[in-house]
Amino acid sequence: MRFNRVKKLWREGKPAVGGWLSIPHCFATEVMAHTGLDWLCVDMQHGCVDYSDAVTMLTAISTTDVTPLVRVPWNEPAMIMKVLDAGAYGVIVPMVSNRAEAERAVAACRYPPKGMRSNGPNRVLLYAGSDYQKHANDEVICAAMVETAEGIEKLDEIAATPGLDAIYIGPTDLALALGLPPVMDNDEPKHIATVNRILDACKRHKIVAGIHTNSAKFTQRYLDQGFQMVMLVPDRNAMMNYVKAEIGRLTGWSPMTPVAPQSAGGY
Ligand code: 3PY
Ligand code: MG
Repeated sequence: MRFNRVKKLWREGKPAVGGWLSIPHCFATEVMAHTGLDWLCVDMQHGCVDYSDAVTMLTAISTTDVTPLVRVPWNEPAMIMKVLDAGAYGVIVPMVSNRAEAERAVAACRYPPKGMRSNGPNRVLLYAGSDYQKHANDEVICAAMVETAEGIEKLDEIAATPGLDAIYIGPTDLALALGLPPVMDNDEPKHIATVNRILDACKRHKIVAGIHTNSAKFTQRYLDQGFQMVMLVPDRNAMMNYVKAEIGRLTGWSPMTPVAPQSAGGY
């Protein structure tokens, strides 16, 4: 089976830095895949991406050794299995709030007897090779997002779920769950304390801790703390922030909209 770069890094105790794809286009994806990141995640929850877009985007990622991941719209086994069949080497499952939900996500990622994944690896056989089913249970990543009030409360039972590879923090939903404004790169003490609690739980249960950011500053902070799955830059922000920064360097001409960085706070 074609190797899973992220799993390999984790086995070596190293971190993996990724990017986020919400623009539903194979060429935009291919450009992101050639930047040096370890993983890319096609966002089917909040990105403008449907299943047929996701297939072309996974194909574009296949031009490199970047690990292709998908954030599914919800914790639904049907979509989890369908994106794995299309070539995702892992899924990020949003809003996982308790042990039963974490078990449901894991079971959808694993062939029997470990789980309930149905056999039908159509595109992934071309990407991974004909021995895919033999190794898929060990190589496919299942990451559960902890970002709800219940998920924070039931953190330990989620982290202890057999077969779960990682907990991935969605900082803005986490902020809402804590009664704070939905800021991504978040310096609120309550937010920092909760992020640290999640990191500690992952370390205790020997699974990977992951988190979403909007900047090299926060990515570096989390890498230094021991997060092994950190999202550095979404495609949308890369495009918008670069163009706005270039516009901001011009003199003697006024842009149509005021120059402000995308997602300084917010999503
Ligand atoms: C969040 O911030 O809640 C996320 O899910 C990031 O994508
Ligand atoms: Mg979220």
